Amino acid sequence: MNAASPIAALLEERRLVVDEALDRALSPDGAWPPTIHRAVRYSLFAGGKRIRPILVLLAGEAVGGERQDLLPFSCAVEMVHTYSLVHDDLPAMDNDDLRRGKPTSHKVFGEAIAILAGDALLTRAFHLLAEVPDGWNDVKLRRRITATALLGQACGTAGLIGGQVADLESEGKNVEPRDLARLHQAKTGALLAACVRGGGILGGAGAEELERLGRYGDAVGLAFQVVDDILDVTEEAAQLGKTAGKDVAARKATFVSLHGLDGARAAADALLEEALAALAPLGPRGETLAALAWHIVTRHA
Ligand code: GRG
Repeated sequence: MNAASPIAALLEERRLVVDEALDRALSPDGAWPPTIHRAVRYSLFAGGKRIRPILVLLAGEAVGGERQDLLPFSCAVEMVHTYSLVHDDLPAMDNDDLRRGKPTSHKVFGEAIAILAGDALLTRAFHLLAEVPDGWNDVKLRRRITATALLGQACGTAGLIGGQVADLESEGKNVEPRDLARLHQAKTGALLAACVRGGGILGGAGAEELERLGRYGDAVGLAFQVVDDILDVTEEAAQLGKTAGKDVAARKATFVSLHGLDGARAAADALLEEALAALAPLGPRGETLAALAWHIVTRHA
C-alpha cells in the first residue's frame, strides 16, 4: 500500500486516536505494582496495526455514530486482542519469542507476569465497558450492554477460546476444509466480526444496516485469517513482526496447506467480494469499510 493513499492516511489518523484513548484507559506507568502496568503497556503499545479498533470506528461512523460513543469499545477489543496474543505466545501454547517485532511478554517479564498481563488486559476491557457516565439514557445504555455481550460471546468458548482449543487440538492432524473454516471463524473471525457489529450497534445502526454490517464482518473476519495463513508462508519475520513459517513447522492445517497458495488467494478474493457486496446498498457510507476490506486482503503484514 502506498503510504500516501487515502486509506493509509485514514488508518494512521484513526490509529493515533485509538492509541491516545488506550493510553487514557490504562493506569499510568508508575501505578502500583509497577511490573504489571509495565507489562500491560509493553504489549499494548508494541506496534499493533489496530485493525480491530479501527473496524469499530469505521463501522460506527458509517451509520452516523459519534466517536466518543465508539472509543471505549474500540479500546476494549484491542485489549482483548492483545491479551489473546500474549497468552497465545506462552510456552504452554504457541511458545513464541517474537511478537509485534519485539520479544514476547514472557521473554521480557517471565511467564507469571505475562499470564497476569493478559488477565489484566481482559479484565480491564470489560471494566472499561462497564464504566458509563452518569446521565446516560436507556438507548445508550442498551447499546453498550448489547455490544458488550457481543464481545463476551466473541472471546468465549464459541469464539476466541473455542477456536484456540480447536487449533491446539488440530496440530499434526488431517483437518477437513469445513472444520478449518469453522476453526478460523472462531479463533479470528468472531472477534473481527464483533468489532463491526459492535461498532454498528453503538453507532445506532438500523436492522437492515446491522444485517449488512454483520455479513461484511463475517466475510472480513475470515478473510483476515486466510491472509494471515498466506503471509505465514510468503513473508519474512522482519516484515510480519512475528515468527514466519510457524504453521508449516507446527504441521498446522491452514488455508494454504489445504487449498494451496493460489486456492487460499482465491478464497481471500471471494471473501473480499462478499464483503463489498454486503456494503453496496450503503452507498458512499460504506466506502471507508470497503477500503479497509481491500487493505486487509492485500496487506503484507
Ligand atoms: C489465547 C484465548 C487465546 C486465544 C489466542 C489470537 C490467537 C488466539 C492466537 C494468535 C495466533 C493467531 C494466528 C491468531 C489469529 C488472529 C491473528 C491473525 C492475530 C494477529 O492479528 P494482527 O495481524 O496483529 O491484527 P497486530 O499485532 O497487528 O495487532
